[in-house]
Amino acid sequence: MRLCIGRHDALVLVDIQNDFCPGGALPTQDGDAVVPVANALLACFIAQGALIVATRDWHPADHISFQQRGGPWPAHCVQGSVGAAFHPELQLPKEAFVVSKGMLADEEAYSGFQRTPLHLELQRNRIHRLFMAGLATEYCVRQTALDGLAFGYNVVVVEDGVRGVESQPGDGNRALQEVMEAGGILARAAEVCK
Ligand code: VGL
Ligand code: ZN
Repeated sequence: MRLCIGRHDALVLVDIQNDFCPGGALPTQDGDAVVPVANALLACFIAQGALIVATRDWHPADHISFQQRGGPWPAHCVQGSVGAAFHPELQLPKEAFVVSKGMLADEEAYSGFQRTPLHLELQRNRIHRLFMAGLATEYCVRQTALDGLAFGYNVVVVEDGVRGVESQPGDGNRALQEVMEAGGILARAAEVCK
């Protein structure tokens, strides 16, 4: 497969935030391993003039997904907290388009498209294809990829650049299968950035 990155492509880095990394409130398995992969992708996508997008989970302190409100998750990614910050080693350029999601207290939002300007920004930039990496494979990466496909984008998930929560072992891989069944493709970072 030949993947030539250009200005109709976007790199979408999903939720590479402290709370989803080891030591955070809702860690993925080995989540900080995505950081060097994301940095390599950033370097090559920036060099090719692609759009850079970074989503972040950005919850109010009383978000419905939190256990204190009967939800499934410990409190995580509370707006302005250290846990909600991007991983300190992630080399996001200042031009990156940052998409905050999950900001309504009473609504769960795993997708970077849900109540955000992401689709509009991609359209404004004539983007046709999305390359995704980040956290967590079976929640926000999965839903952002499925929504991207539903909006008509080509979606490539960088499989070595994602990690899952893996509450049930295999959840991450099952989510990747689902994305492929919906029309997404998988690639390794080394194939994308040569
Ligand atoms: C996520 C669980 C809860 C994610 C966000 O970014 O994948 N997972 N909130
Ligand atoms: Zn969340």
